[in-house]
Amino acid sequence: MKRELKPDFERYMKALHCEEPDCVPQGDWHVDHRPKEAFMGRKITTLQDHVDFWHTAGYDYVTSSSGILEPVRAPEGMTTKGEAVHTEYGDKVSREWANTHEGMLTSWEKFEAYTWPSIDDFDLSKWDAFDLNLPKGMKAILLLGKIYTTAWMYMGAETFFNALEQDEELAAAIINKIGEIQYQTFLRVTEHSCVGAVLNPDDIAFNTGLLVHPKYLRKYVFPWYKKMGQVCREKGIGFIFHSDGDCTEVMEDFIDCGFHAFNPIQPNAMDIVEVKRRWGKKLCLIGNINLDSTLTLGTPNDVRAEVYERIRTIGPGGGYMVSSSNSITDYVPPENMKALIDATYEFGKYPIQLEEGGVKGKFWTSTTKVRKTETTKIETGLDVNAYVDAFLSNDLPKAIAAMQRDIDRGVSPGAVVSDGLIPAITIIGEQFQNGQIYIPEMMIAARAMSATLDHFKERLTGKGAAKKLGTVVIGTVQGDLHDIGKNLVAMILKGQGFQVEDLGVSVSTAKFVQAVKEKKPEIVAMSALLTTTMIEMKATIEALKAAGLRDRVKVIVGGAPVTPAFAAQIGADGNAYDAPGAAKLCKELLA
Ligand code: B1M
Repeated sequence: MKRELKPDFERYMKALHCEEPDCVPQGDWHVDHRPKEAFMGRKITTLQDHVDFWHTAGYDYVTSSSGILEPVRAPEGMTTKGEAVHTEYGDKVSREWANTHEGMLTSWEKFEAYTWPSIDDFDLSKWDAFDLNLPKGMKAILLLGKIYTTAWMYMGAETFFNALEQDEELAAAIINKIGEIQYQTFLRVTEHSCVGAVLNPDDIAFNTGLLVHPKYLRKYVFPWYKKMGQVCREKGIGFIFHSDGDCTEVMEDFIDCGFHAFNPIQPNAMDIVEVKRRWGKKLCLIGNINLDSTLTLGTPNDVRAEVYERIRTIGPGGGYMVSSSNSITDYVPPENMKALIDATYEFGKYPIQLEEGGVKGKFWTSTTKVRKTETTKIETGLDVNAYVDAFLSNDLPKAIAAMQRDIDRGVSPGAVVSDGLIPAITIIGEQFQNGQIYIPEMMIAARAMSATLDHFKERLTGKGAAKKLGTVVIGTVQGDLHDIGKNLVAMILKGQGFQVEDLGVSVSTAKFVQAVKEKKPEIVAMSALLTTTMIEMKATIEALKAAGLRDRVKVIVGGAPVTPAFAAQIGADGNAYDAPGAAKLCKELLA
C-alpha cells in the first residue's frame, strides 16, 4: 500500500500526550541492521542511509543512541560471544554481550581505579548533522538513560544482584556514577533542536515482574529518570520509557518520573487492555505486537490481523502507537516487518471505526504468566523456617548452627537435608514464584544453602548421607546468550540435591551430545529465551537420537517463550515455567 502521509513529529507528540492525531503513528525505536537493508534493498552504511530508512519506512523520526556508556555491547574484557545467532537473512551472525557472572567493577578498588568516559570527549557531530539535515517534519529520538542495565552490565548480573543485598553502597556508587554521566550527556544532546524526544531503554523487568525489589529502583534509579523527565517537560520534548517484562508494580512511578509513554508492553507479561484501562489516560502505550510469535513465526496476514486488533481496541481516543513488543530483530522476516508498517497505515486513520473480527489471522499465543497464590504447607518435624530465615538473610552461621542442632538431636545429616534444607529452598522458591521475593534474594538464598551443604560436605558423603538425586547437564542453546534464568535453574537444582553440569551459553548440539557421553546424566536441561533459538532444542533431541543416547536421558526444556505444547511437539519429556518448577519436574521425572 502506498503511503501518502508525510512525516510529522507533531503527530507523534499528540499521541504521546494521549490525544488523537490524524493517524496512529509507528512507534518502533530499534530496527536491526539487516531488516533495514532488506527494506531498502541496499546497504546501509552512512548516517544518511539510516535517515533514509526511517524516512522511507514512514516514521516521523529517526532514533539514535547517545553512544556513551553502552556496555550492552560489553566493555572489553567482559564479553560472552554468541556464535551462529539465526537471522532471517540466510546467514548467521555472531554477537557479543556482557558476561553475566562477573563484570569489570566487582569491588571498591576496581570502581575507584576505573577511568570513566569523559563527557568532554563526547562526539556531538551526529546531532549537529541531524540539526541541519533531517527531512522536513522529522525529529530525532535520543536513546539514552539506561542506568539500571548499565550498572548490572558493569558489575555482572550476579555480582550486581549480590551487591544490592550485601554491599548496597558499592552498587549505589556505581549506579550514581552512571546516572551522572547519562544525565550530563542527556543535557548536552537535548540542547540540539533536532531532538524531539528521549527514549530510555532500561530493562528493569522480566516476564513475571521486576528483576529487583522496587525499593532499589525508587532509591537509586528513578530519581535520575525524574531529573531527565523535568528537563523534557520544560523543553517540551517527549520522554518515553522502554522496559521489557511486567512493570505493573512501578507504573505509577513512571508517571511520577514524568514519562509520557511506556513501551513495549510484552503480551506475555502485561495485558495491554488492562494497562490501557488503568494508566491509558496518563501514559501513551507503544508496542504489543508480539515478537515472540506473530512477528517471528506468523505470516504477514497474522501480523496484519494483530495490528488491526490492537488499533481497534487500544487506538480509539489516542495514546497508542504500533510497534513490536521489543524491537525489529534480525529474525523478523522482512515481509512481516513490511506488513506491520503497511497495516498501521491501512487501519490507523482517526477516527478509528474498526469492527470486531474485521481481519482474521491466526493469533499466536505465548505462555501467559502463571503465578501461584498459595504456598505448600511443609511439616517435617524440623524447624524449616529457621533455614528459610537463615538462607534469605544469607546468614551462614545461623544456617550452620540450625543444621548442627538438628544433627545433635540425632537426625541424620541426610535427613536434615531432605526434611530441613530442601523444604526451606522449596518455600523460598514459592515465594519467588508468588512475587514476594525477587531474583537477588532467590540467588542469595540458593547460594547460602549451597554453602551450608559445603560446610557439612564430609558428613554428608559418609553414612546417613543424602542420596544425590541425579546428574543434570544444563545449558542455553546455540545462538542464545540469555543465562540469568538458566543460572537460577542450575542453582535451584543444586540446592535440591542434583549434581549439575553447566555447559554455559550458546551450547551447540554437538556439545550437549558430548556431555551426555562423558557425564552420563539422567537429565538434559535446555534453556532458550529467543523464539528463533528454540529450534535448537529440537535439533539437540534429534542429535541425541542419532547418537543412540535419547533413551538414556530425560530431556526438559524451558525459558520464557517455551510452552508445554512446544515441548511435546519436539519430543521433550517436560517443560517447566520457572526455576522452582524445573526442580520439581526433574524430581518427578526421576521418581
Ligand atoms: Co534479551 N530478549 N535480547 N537480553 N532480554 C528478551 C528475552 C525478550 C523476551 C525481550 C522482549 O521481547 N521484549 C526478547 C526475546 C523475544 C523472543 O524472541 N521471544 C529479547 C531479545 C529480542 C533480545 C535480542 C535479540 C535484542 C537485540 O539484539 N535486538 C538480544 C539477543 C542476544 C542473544 O541471545 N543472541 C538480547 C540481549 C539481551 C541482553 C544481553 C541485553 C540481556 C541478557 C543478559 C544475560 O542473560 N546474560 C537481555 C535481557 C536481560 C532480556 C530480558 C529483559 C530479561 C531476561 C532475564 O534475564 N530474565 C528479556 C525480557 C523478558 O524476559 N521478558 C529479554 C530474568 C530471568 C530470571 O528470567 O530468563 O525468563 P528468565 O528465566 C525464568 C524462566 O524463563 C525459567 O526460569 C527462570 C525464572 O525462574 N527458565 C527455565 C529459564 N530457563 C529455563 C529452563 C528450564 C526451565 C525453566 O528447564 C530447562
